[in-house]
Amino acid sequence: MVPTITAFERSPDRGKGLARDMRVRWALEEAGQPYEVRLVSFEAMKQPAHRAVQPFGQIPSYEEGELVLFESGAIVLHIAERHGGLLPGDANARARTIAWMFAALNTVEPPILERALLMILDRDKPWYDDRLTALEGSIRVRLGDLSRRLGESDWLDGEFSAGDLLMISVLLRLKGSAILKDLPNLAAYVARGEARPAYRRAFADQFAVFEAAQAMPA
Ligand code: GTB
Repeated sequence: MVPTITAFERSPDRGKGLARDMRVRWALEEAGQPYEVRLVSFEAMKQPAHRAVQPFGQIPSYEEGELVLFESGAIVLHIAERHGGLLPGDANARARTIAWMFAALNTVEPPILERALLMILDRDKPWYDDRLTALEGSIRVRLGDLSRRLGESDWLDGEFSAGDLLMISVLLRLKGSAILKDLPNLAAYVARGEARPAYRRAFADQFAVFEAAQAMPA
């Protein structure tokens, strides 16, 4: 059964691949699983029909037969459990991979996301500089720990896994920033993820959505 995911009809990131459908597309590409995409407008996302699929009126969602799923981490885990290549066979290695998936979403992503939102929403606030300095300090502490743990390895725990897919998806939001440049092994880790053919296919597909939206009247 070919699953259907949802994505922004017009992504505010202008094709940079930062919205969370990208990590689901990437996982599906790694799995070799064809999929369909239903594009939703900001208005449609908040309507009952979409909320029946995604209770918070957000993207992405995932439908496969009778299965309806939301939360990008849960969707990536579902894909990884059903296809080869994203979760190790050994039970302990599998548990560690799932720990890295949680670490990406619960420990590393929050301050990175908060920094991004601050930079979009609060530049005019008198406390902006102080808050930015504090958040960047928190991110540097987290990423310093991650960088030491990764060391000179290609991936976080053996072969490439869903843990790397989510961690790299989270770090991509810092691409080009001094924070990532100051940690060359993490910058190289992100570049290794981006160089994967599955990532490139996923990126090209989401970019094609952006280009199509540009050609349409607003
Ligand atoms: N925890 C949920 C998950 O992981 O699936 C969070 C889902 C989520 O935040 N979805 C966002 C959304 O639908 C899109 S990805 N927002 C609309 C709304 O809440 O009304 C977050 C996102 C949005 C925009 C950019 N951007 O423009 O760069 C990047 C990422």
